[in-house]
Amino acid sequence: MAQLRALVTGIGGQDGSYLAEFLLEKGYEVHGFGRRGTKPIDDRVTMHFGDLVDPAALCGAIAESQPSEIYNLGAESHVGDSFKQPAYTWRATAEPVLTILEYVRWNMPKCRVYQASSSEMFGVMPAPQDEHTAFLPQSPYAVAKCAAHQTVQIYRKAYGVFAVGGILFNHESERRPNRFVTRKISQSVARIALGLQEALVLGNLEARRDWGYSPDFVRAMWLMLQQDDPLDYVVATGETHSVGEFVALAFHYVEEFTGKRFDINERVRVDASFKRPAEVPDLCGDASRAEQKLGWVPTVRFADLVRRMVKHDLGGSEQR
Ligand code: F7E
Repeated sequence: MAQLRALVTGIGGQDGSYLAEFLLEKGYEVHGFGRRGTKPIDDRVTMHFGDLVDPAALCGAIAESQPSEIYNLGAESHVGDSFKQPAYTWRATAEPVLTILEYVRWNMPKCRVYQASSSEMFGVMPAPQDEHTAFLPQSPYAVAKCAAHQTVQIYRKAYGVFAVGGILFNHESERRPNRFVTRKISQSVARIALGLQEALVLGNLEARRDWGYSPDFVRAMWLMLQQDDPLDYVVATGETHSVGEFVALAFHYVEEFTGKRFDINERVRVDASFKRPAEVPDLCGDASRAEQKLGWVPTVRFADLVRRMVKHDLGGSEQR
C-alpha cells in the first residue's frame, strides 16, 4: 500500500505540532504549510512555505505534496485579535478553505479534508452545544469559521468531497502560547510563585469554557478522516468552568507543588483592555456523536489539565 501522506496547515501551532507527531507515529509522510520561519516539531516534516492568504502558495503546496489527507489548522486563531484585524482574519480563516476545497474537487477528488471548525461558532447559543445547535457568532473570527464550516458542508453535499468540520471546543496544553488565557494563567501563577511577577492581569473572569487537552483533540481529527462517511463532529469534554475557576485551581496547584499560598484577591486584577467588544459567555460541548461513532473520549479533563500546565510552568515537565 502506498504511504499515507498528509498536508497540515498551521503546522507551527500547538495543534499542528501534536498532529504532526501523531501522524508520524502512524507512519504518515507529513508535509507542513506555514510562513517562512515556521519550525516544525520534527525534522521529518517537509515544509512548504507560504501564507494562507496567498491561494497560489497554498495550491502549490497541495500540488507538490500530493496529500491523501489535508488538515487545515491554520487561521488567525486569536478571537480578541480578530476584532483588531477583521479583514485579515477573514482572509486567513475563511478563504483558504474555499481554495483547498476547489483544488481538491478538481484535481484530487479522493483526498480527504479536515477543517478546524470552532465552538466559537455557537457564540451566545445556550449550553450544551452539539452538532445540531445553531450558530450565533460573536466575533470576526467566529464569522469566518462559520463561513468555512458551511463551505465544507456545501462541498460535501454538492460535489461529494470527503470533507469534515471538527467543531473543537477549547483545547490547551503546555505548548499553548500565552496570548490564550489558560497559558497566560499557568505561566503567570508559576512566575508569581517563583517571585518573578507581582500580579496576574486578566479580562473577563466570568466567561465559561469547555477546556480539553490538545493531544486528545488531534486524535479526534484523525479519526474523523478514517470513517466510511464524512460527518461533522463536536469534540469536547462536556465540562464547563469559568476563567476565575481556572485561576483558583492554578493557585491551588501552586500551593500543592511549592507550599506557597497566595491571596487571589491581592494577586489577580481585572483590566478592561483584555475584555472583548463582544463575548461568548458559556461553552460546553456534547460530544456524544464523537463517542458513539469515533469511539473518542477525552483522557485529560479540567483539573488534570490545570495541574499539568502549572507543573510544567513551575519547571517540572509532564509534556507528552
Ligand atoms: O479566551 C477570557 C476571554 O483567548 C478564553 C481559540 O483557540 O478557543 C480559543 O478561543 C476566555 C475568553 O480562547 C483574558 O475573554 C479573560 O472568554 O483563551 P482564549 P477563546 O477566545 O475561547 C476557541 C475554541 C478557538 O477556536 C480559538 O481559536 O478567556 N479572558 N482574560 C482572556 N482571554 C485572553 N486571551 N487573555 C486574557 O487576559
